[in-house]
Amino acid sequence: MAEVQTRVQAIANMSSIIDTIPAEFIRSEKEQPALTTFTGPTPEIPTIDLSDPDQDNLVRVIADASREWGLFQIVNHGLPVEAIKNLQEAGKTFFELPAEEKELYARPPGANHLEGYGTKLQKEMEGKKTWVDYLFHNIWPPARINYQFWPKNPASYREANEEYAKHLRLVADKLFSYLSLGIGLEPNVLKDALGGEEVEYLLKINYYPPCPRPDLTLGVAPHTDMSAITILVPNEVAGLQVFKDDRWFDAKYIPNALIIHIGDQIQILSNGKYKSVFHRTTVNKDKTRMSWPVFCSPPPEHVIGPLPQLVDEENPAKFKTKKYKDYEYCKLNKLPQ
Ligand SMILES: O=C(O)CCC(=O)C(=O)O
Repeated sequence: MAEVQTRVQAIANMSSIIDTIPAEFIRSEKEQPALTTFTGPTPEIPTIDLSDPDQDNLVRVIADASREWGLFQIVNHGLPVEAIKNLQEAGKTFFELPAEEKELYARPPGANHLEGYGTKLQKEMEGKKTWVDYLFHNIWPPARINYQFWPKNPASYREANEEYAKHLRLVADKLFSYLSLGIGLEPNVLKDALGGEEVEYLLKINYYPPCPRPDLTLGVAPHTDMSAITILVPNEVAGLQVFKDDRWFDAKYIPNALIIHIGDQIQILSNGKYKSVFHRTTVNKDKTRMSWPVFCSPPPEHVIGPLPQLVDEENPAKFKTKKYKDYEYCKLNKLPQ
């Protein structure tokens, strides 16, 4: 079992008493949010109404946002507010349990998967730590679900997650088809290229406790997602930042909106027409931030490369073709692709 005091939640409790944070959480000046967040007039990160009856317009705005930002928020997406609330309530209740109870779900040391509580996902270049605890578990397809990593407390956890997953898949399917149409392909092409009904949905819950020095540290270090797309719902505490035109911009909180990240696999399939978004998170002095990203990814053995339809003499392949599990291995271990 992992040591309880290594969890950021425990470190945050101590830090609030002494009003400072351990040195390993202090980022270099090149990364400190207080020094690197753009404070001028912020360009609006696109917010897209998924119920727009003008499908051509919808395809165009989604494609533009995915080319220019690699990130957008969607409203009127069809995922019931109740399902979002129940997911959030269940996750929050879990993270507020005593440490020993959460540790029952700890990711086994040396596991060859990401699932479990408190996982540190990436090796950090500068050996810095990030101000966040996690819980990861698959939510779809059924054959990939390990209920051992789904909290039994609260009792509503399983039903809330199953209900959320059911609705979320419909949203993901819509997005895959609009993204396909947006680069001149038939609506089914991207989803089929990602493994069709085998596409995997991995939920992560991020728990960012209050931090006495939010100016110096980060919740999640800058990265792109290795997924195809990520569909994220945050709590009401803002903190997501997007890198564009050499600047870090704050994403605003829109109640009940879903935040869509274009991930590496869509960038690869589209041969760079869509951009995988570089992003990070900041933390808050007084409030706990939480977020629920779902990473929608191909199955491990599935081969992903630029779609042949998008490659010719004038547009040579910009990315290698490889199994998703090999891509994931290189990404997690910071090896060249
Ligand atoms: O919390 C967020 O808004 C983003 C989280 C994220 O980027 C991640 O968990 O990979």
